[in-house]
Amino acid sequence: MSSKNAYIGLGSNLSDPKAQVTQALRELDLIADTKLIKASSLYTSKPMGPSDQPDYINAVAKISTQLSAEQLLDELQNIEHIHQRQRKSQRWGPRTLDLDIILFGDEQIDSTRLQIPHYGVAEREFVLIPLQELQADLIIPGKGSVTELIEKLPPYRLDKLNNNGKPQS
Ligand code: ROI
Repeated sequence: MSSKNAYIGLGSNLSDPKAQVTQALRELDLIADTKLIKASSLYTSKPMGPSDQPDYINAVAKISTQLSAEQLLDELQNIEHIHQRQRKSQRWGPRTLDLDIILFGDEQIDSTRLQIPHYGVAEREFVLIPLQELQADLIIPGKGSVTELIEKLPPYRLDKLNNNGKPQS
């Protein structure tokens, strides 16, 4: 069976976000026919969307998988469910765990369930900066290189966490 590399964005801002993301990284490695290759550092980031919600913990994981993008999405939604993600009515509101497929091999997918590359990747520093940490020369199909996209971002509102879990300063 052929394997593809995929990049998964992880985000949480409820119920011990650092533990949610750390645990989810382990769970990615437990998905059938899927291996965690590398995880970025954890980052704290200011919320994109309504500002009356806690800061987020974000990371990006590089995985290798034999699943299709749809099968992988099913598995990610299952993990979100285990983390008791509640889908609230508020758009861009707080969440216990969000797992997004950012890239899936070099595939471009536009279906009812999936948009790959992820539609928001070019504007999201909390995705681009961890992606750059994992692979500096990455190209996002249809959007450009991660480095170029980062140069176009407004000033960052995120910090890398140290091993002690505190923002670096
Ligand atoms: N904002 C930040 N900083 N990090 C996220 O993961 C995140 N996820 C979201 C919205 C609500 C858009 N804002 C976010 O889904």
